[in-house]
Amino acid sequence: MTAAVRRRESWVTWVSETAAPESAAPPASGPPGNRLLQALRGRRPDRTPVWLMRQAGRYLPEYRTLRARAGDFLTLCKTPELACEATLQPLRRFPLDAAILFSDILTIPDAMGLELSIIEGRGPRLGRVLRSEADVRALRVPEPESELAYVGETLRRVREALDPEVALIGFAGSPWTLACYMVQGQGDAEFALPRGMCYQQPAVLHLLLERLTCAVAGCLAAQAAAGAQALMLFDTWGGLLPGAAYREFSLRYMARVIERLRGSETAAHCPVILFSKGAGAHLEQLADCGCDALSLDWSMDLSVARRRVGDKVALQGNLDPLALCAPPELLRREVARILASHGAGGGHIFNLGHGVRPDTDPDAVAVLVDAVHEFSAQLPDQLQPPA
Ligand code: 1CP
Repeated sequence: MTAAVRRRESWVTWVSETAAPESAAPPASGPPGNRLLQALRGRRPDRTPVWLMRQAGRYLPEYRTLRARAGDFLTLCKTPELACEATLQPLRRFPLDAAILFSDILTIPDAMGLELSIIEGRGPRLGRVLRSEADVRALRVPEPESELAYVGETLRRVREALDPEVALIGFAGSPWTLACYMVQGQGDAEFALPRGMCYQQPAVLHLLLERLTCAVAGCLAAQAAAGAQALMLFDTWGGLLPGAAYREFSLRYMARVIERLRGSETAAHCPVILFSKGAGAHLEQLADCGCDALSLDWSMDLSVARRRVGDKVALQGNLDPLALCAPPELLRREVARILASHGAGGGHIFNLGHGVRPDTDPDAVAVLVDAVHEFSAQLPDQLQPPA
């Protein structure tokens, strides 16, 4: 065992046993600023920034009330006043370092004419699906300023209401993940139809992914223009593809989206966070695809990920969302373990390995956020990430 690992492990024991908030952290030094943006630039702010995927949503009683008031999920997304309120709800409860736009990755296929509906208790359904070259050729790339104007309006409202120290994140699905829904028509554990297309109709799939690359880059650039300070690409279903197909159908198009953003007027300098679930095997290539940060699922230790990518990108993650159902002391210990696994180097954003589950107790989220603050403010500066 190396000295660094020994120091880290003793620190985990120490932080997890230092339970009482009264006995906690020495005062944080320096102006806090926007912690998320600092960490995205590879720095280590006074404490580790924290936000959670799906921090807005069904686990919050106030979200359920708002959704009932809206009548349905899409009306909620498309009414800026309500979407702004849904975005801000978790920030009113928890001292989080970022807000994420309340919307959905499927608003882009909806704007491309595929007629999205979200069925209570069953999830998203598309009224039209893509099966042939003619279907793909008939798709139009949406104009974000008109067909997705509600997204820009929501972002402007949220930015105005937010504390300047809280970052605002915009997002879209990756071309591959959007293609999965547009071919399958709904959520699925296997997505056999789009995966089969890789072998049966690769040219049609590439045509679709090219259109989606334009649509996604255009929508993200518009989100940056409307006030998003960081952009996240959700490649939730990338990990379903075998290695070579992953590079051909998923990674390549995410790199192209980022290249387009870098060439755009509004998002050239906007940091990009990439979440490719189940794609740990491709970490090095992901770190080289032009993104600023990788959001990791729970399957890999942050220390291993950090060793593999060096200091090329920031790392976000990666607590198992199910740890939120643990008793508070165990949850605190898991938080400490994640922080120690990354170590005291810069460029860590605390998050879950996937979204907050609808059956999560909001009090557990409060315990998590407090523990991140408490432990990361104590993280000894001399602690180095593992060699
Ligand atoms: O109220 C409801 O019943 C709707 C549930 C819901 C919510 C709260 C859906 C339907 N979407 C959302 C919001 C959402 N979706 C956000 C903003 C909220 C936040 O993060 O705080 C974001 C970023 C998303 C992104 C999203 N939608 C992804 C990528 C991230 C991930 O979770 O992997 C995916 C795959 C979707 C599709 C989708 N939309 C909704 C559901 C239930 C799903 C998953 C469907 C499936 O099973 O495949």
